[in-house]
This record gives sequence, structure tokens and C-alpha cells, in this order.
Amino acid sequence: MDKIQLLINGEWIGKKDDQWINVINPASNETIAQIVRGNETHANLAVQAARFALKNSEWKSIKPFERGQFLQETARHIREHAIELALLESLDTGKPHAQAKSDIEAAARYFEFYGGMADKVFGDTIPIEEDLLNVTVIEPIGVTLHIVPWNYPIQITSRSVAAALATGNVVIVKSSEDTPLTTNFLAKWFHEKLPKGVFQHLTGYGSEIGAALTSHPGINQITFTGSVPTGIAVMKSAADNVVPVTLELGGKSPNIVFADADLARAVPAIVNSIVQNAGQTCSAGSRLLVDEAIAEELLEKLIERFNSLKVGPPTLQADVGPIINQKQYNRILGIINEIGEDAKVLVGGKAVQVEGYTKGFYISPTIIEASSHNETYVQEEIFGPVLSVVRFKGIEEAIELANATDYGLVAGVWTKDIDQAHHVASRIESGQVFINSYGAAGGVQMPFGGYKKSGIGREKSHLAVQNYIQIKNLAIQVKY
Ligand code: TXE
Repeated sequence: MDKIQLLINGEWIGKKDDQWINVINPASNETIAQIVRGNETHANLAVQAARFALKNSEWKSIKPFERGQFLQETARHIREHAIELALLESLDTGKPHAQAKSDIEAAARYFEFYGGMADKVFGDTIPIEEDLLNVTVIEPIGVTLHIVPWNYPIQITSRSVAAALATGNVVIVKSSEDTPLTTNFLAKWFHEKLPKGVFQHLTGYGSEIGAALTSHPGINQITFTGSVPTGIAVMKSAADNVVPVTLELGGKSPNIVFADADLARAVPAIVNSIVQNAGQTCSAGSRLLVDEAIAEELLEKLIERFNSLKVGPPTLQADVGPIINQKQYNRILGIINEIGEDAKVLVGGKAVQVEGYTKGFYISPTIIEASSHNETYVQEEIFGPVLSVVRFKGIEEAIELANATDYGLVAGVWTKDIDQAHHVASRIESGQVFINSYGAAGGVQMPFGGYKKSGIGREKSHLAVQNYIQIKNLAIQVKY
């Protein structure tokens, strides 16, 4: 069995008599690896090593274009090992191979994209007065902490680490206790290629080593992806040290389908947006708002699609994989079981027993026609393959409902009327709005982040490098 050690200061840390946590394959509920249960001492050692590397290692003097070349090399390394990495990601998360493969490609794209940006993050020349040359100098923010969840481990690690390394920072990654495998793969690569302390990988529980890291005064910036309550806790501990945070906290994103929508285009996108990764996606299209005039027709088509989906492990080429762990599985089934008599489960809504994988955490893709938009299952992130449906009458009600949750991450607008599409997009409180599409294949180049409780700041795109820099204003008085 794979024993995954911590990478601290260029050393692999983890002895037999340390405490180890089992890592489970959610497709079968079998143990596939063990990680070290990292603690406060490990956190302190890693931060100390990171601070030393920031000031003293040769990383400091590597030219930006060379950092860029190294990140491009990292992208190539990921692509060369794409098959192995996709298998690891499927094993760890239970997601279908096709989805894991696109995650690996997206990870490579992040290193490529930010590798390309490494020598293109410029300061300004600011006109003030004659004989005063005023410029801004861009510096790395310092030691960046990346707290990664379990739903897209290699993608989410890569998207922020690539931007942070491109801008010359040193990074500490705390992977999820559920899914450390692909981050461990990256750790081996960085261990071989980078000066010690520039990339460190820590494992363990969020409430232990995670909390020790977020409250550490030696950390200069935190990028966190996860739940709203944990995001708030991270932000509070960062506040004690006046440390900036980038938070991506999920959503309850709507697909809004107007009566004139092209349903042949909308249906596959709506289905994919909620069943991809078994609905365990921050940008999942988990609310369907449909014009009452076409509701019956659309629901009939969606039910047919949902019924045709195969639920099971990646090894059986399923469309919908398992839920990540027992806790999440119980939570989702609990929500479905408590929806109340006024709501209708149109399809699914049950645990699925897969032959040969009876201990896996499978739930059938589910559509619930809600009794009201105020119900908890319409308002809160379920993080499973569960689509809630609410009908609307007229554009004003559609917009009102679209904005009537605490979240604002993504929205899809389906209409052939360009004026209507633009009007709705301009009034939606959401970090991304897609018109007649949804998700646009991940979009490394597109700014991603939330309004309201979906988070703070933007990841992906050229804007994300702003999270990882300090700006120094330099004024030079010139006298001749
Ligand atoms: O999340 P947590 P959980 C949402 C989704 C899901 C819910 C609960 O709705 O149902 O969160 O999932 C680390 N200090 N998302 O319990 O607790 C933890 O180790 C520092 C949305 O898994 O937020 C893990 O690495 N770190 C989402 C990560 O935080 C801490 C992705 C996420 O854990 C910590 C995942 C602490 N005190 C869940 N406590 C998205 N936006 O994509 C935990 N962690």
C-alpha cells in the first residue's frame, strides 16, 4: 500500500510509528493508501523552511522567464504521465476516467498558462511631476498556502500553485485527507526539480494541520477552496495576522431556461452540469429555473436522460461515479429523505447498489421538483447529483429567483433572444454567466470566483496572479 509522506524542507517525513490516516477509494470503500496525520509541529517546520527558501534559496534569483520555462516543463511532465495521473485521480475520487483525463489536461494547461505569464507581470510608470520617476515594482507576496478540497484535487492544486510559482512565491499545499494521490505525484516532481522548501506538501486533517497553517504568522497569503463555514474559519484566522485570502466556496448555480430556448442544446448541458463528478462540483448547475410554458417538455427530456445514465465505478465506464466518502453520502441521502411531501422526486433519489462494488457510495441522479424556492435543498449546496427544479413566469421572476440564494458563482441563461440574454446577464449576481452554454470546458483563461458567499477574489485567468504579488511604489527624484 502506498504510504504518502509529507514533503518538508526537501525531506520526506513520516515514520512507521507516526499516526497515519487511511485513504479510501469511494468506488469500493477499500483503503488504497495512507497519509501522515500532520500536526502543528509539521506546520511550523514547513513554514520555517518556506521562509528560509523565500529569502535564501536560488529560487529568489531565478529569472522570471526561467520560472516560466520550468512551469512549461511541468505541464509537459503532467501530459507525459497523463494516463497514470488519470488513473490515480479516478482511484482517489471515484470519478469516471474521461473526467479524470480532462482534469489532468486542465492541470497541464494551468502550468502552461501561468508559465507563459511568468515574465509578463508588469508594473506601471506613473506620471507625477518633472524630475520624479515613479514606478511600481512587482514582488512576490511571499509564502502562499493552498488548501485543496477533494473534488478536483490536481486541477485545484495546479490552478493556484502555478500562478503562485509563476510570480516567484514559495508554496505550501495542504491536500485533502480524502484525495492526496495526485498532489503527491506533483510533490515528487517538485522535490526533484526545485530548491528545498519552495514547494512543500502537507497531509492530515483540516481541523488539525490545516488550522495550524491558516493561523500561522509566517504565511503571507491563503488560497482556500471548500465549504462556506470552513472558509469563514480560515478567513477569521487569517485576519489575526492580517493575511489576504482568496476563497472559492461553491455555489447553487442556476440554469435559467426561457420558453424560446433551443432545448436540443440546453438538455445535454444541463444534465452534464449536475452529474459531472457526481454533482460534487463548485460550479454545478444544481438549480433549474424553467419557464412554466416549457416546463413539462423540458422535464420529460431531462428525466429520459437521467434514466439513461449509468452509475458505477470508473472501471465499469460509468457516467456517474460515487460520492467521495461515507459522511457526504449520508448527508446527501439525508437531504433527499427530508424533502417533504409537497415536493416531487421526478427521478432517482435513492442509494444505488452496484454489483461487485456494494460498499461504494453511489446515489442515482435525482431531479426534485421543489414545492418552493425557499426550501433548504433549493437554497443550500447539496454537492451530489441532485437537481432542484422551480418554474417561473416572466423574466422578472426568473431574475429574482436566480439571485435568491446566498451564492453567486455561475449561471447559465438559455434563450435565442439576444436582448433578453444580455438583460438577464447584466442583472445576475454571479462571477460567471454563460449564455446558451454552461461551463465552457473549464476555461483556464476565464476569471472564476464568486459574488456573495461564493467567495472572495478571482482564480484562473490572467487576473489570478494579482493574488500572489505585492506592489511596491518606487519614486526616484532625478536631479542633474
Ligand atoms: O469541506 P471543508 P468538506 C462544500 C460542499 C460540501 C461541503 C463539506 O458543499 O458538501 O463543503 O465538505 C480543509 N482549517 N465543498 O467537509 O471542511 C480540509 O482538510 C484549514 C465545496 O470536505 O471546507 C479540506 O482540505 N483547513 C467545494 C478542505 O479544507 C481546513 C469543495 C475542504 O474542507 C479546516 C469541497 C480548517 N479549520 C467542499 N477544516 C468547492 N468549493 O468546490 C477543513 N479544512
